[in-house]
Amino acid sequence: MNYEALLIDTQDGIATITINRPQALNAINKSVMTELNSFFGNDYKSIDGLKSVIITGAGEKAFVAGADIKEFASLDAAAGSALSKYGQDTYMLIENFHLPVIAVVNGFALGGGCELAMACHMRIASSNAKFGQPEVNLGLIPGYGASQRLPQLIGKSKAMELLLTADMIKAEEAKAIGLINYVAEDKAEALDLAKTILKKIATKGPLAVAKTIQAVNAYYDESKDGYQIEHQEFGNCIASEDCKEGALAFVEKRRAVFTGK
Ligand code: DAK
Repeated sequence: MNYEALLIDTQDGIATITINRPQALNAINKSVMTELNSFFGNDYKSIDGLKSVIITGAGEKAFVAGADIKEFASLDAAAGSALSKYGQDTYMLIENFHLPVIAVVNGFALGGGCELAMACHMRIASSNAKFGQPEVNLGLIPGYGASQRLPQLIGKSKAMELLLTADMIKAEEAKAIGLINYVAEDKAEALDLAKTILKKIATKGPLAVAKTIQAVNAYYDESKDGYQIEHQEFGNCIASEDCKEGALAFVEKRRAVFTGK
């Protein structure tokens, strides 16, 4: 994997993806989006023993300060819509990834950056983080899913307010309204907390983890029947070797050794 805009470091089965454009507050340009798409679409397969992913931004000031404003100024309607669809598809690869993905939000998470954090399965912010959807300031609507995921996460009233006013909110308020899971003191502490959570999840049955993600996501997808997916995947899990091992380990009073089969 030769990436220009992302740094990827894997330790203990956790791949930490750092969006590395600190001179532009890690704004999402074409390279960032293409590389995220490559990683979650295919390249992750080349990492042996991958169990989970963290996404963060380089430096202490910004997670991602939005899409790169300098890149999207002169697009026509068809090109803009196509790029928006590509970004939506990329973020859906993250949302539907079979392994847990946590956003460590280390500063500004604006526009496409807030949308990226929302596409992850959980969000942990440093205390200096700020969240907002400032698209209307630019005469735009969100292009990477905020009109859908923000109401899902925080409810319609507050989502409307944030999307229409472009107001920025601090980490503590983001936690109070359910946009994020935890606030940590700083980036280092947020990364530590994310790794602690991901290491705990790594002790669980991998098939069960993947199917839980799939079933929860189905709740938010009108084209899917979440209850149907739940009972179908419950059946697949209960017939799995992992489930037999989990039950046996309980009886034998030992820790289960899961294989993901
Ligand atoms: N794009 C490009 N460069 C950015 C940037 C961005 N989003 N945000 C910051 N930078 C650059 C600044 O231009 C500056 O570069 P130099 O002037 O030094 O070369 C550098 O990062 C440092 O920024 P500041 O000097 O502004 O830093 P401050 O601490 O003073 O302010 C700030 C921090 C985050 C409040 C400020 O930088 C800011 O307001 N940034 C813009 C936030 C924003 O409006 N982001 C865009 C949100 S809308 C699309 C799909 C989706 C979208 C668009 C198109 N298509 C499919 C086409 C999504 C749009 C959005 O994300």
